[in-house]
Amino acid sequence: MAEQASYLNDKDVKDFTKDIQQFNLGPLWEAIPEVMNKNPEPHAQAYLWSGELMEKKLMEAAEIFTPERGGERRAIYFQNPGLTYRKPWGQVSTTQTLYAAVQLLLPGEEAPSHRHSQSALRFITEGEGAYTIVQGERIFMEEGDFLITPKNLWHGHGHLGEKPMIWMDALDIPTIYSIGGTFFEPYEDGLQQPNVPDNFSEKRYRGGMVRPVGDDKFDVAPLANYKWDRTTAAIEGLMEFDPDPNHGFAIEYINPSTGKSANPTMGTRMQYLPDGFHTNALRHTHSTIYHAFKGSGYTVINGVRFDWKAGDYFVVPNWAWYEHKTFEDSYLFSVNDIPIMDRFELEKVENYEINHGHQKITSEFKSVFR
Ligand code: GTQ
Ligand code: FE2
Repeated sequence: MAEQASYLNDKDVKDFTKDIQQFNLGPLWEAIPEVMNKNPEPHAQAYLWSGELMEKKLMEAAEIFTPERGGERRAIYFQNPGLTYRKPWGQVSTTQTLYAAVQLLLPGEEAPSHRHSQSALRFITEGEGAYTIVQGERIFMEEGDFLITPKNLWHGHGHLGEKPMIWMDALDIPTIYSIGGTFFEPYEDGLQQPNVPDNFSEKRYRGGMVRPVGDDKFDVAPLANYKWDRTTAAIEGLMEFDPDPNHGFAIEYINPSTGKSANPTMGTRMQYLPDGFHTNALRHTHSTIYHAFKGSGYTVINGVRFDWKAGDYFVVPNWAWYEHKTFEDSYLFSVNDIPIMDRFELEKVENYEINHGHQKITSEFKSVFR
């Protein structure tokens, strides 16, 4: 924040500043150091939630939020501790633009269909046999799959398998909320029934780099499920060559019909970092939510070391220096707001030039949950 000018403490200035507020007018001389920073100063903080915490709280939630009680889907979101102005739950924000949660569906349960103006995505962390039904297409989900639910399409979930099913949700809820663009509508009779074959889009787009003839005019992403085996096959191709020094072996999930991000407002990546890999630090305008899908390591964010292992979730806020180091072969799934920053032409990236691209570790993150 900029230095406050000394005249701001003069009595006549203070009196005037106070005077105008009764007319719902604001003093720019007070506000400018707060709202027009030299560089992004996000209110979102770097933070980490462990897989054990999420598993424990979801299982407790399963006891409390039973199907007999009806009600909302069983999702617990990551509330960034820097974004709590709205009481009592906070901004429903994991970063300033993005929301992420973990959702649990038990065998036999259903989450009723609805549609909304927020775009959604899911990354499957545990289980099999559950499906999401998007606009009449049942899409069966397996570990490592990445799915999209484009905005304004009917969607609900069902579970035909034997074991609990857990996945990560991410939506652009805070962005849509802050621009006043929220629409939501429940489906009139519970869970929508299928009207096309199961896994229809995944089968039609099995080619990966090709699309079915006739699919050249798509408003929404035509592929609903990006299967884990295809993701790893893509990464294996990259592994024959040198890794990216900032990202390791990393791919972006794209809309195969347009080449743009799979969701119009959220970017998504999977990155493979072999045992001992240490990325060079960088910072950028966009923010990122990570899920450690496999492996273990740590991420240094503005000098603070965040140790992670498979199952954990963590946030890298806007403009924070960050680098990853692994202890095992690791896969990190991540969601970012690059498409939003790009829309405003605000995306900037800087490399950490000193000390061979590595920050000095000044402290370690300590979880409140042990
Ligand atoms: O599963 O459709 O975590 O609508 C938040 C809002 C999940 C969903 C969330 C949603 C959903
Ligand atoms: Fe939804």
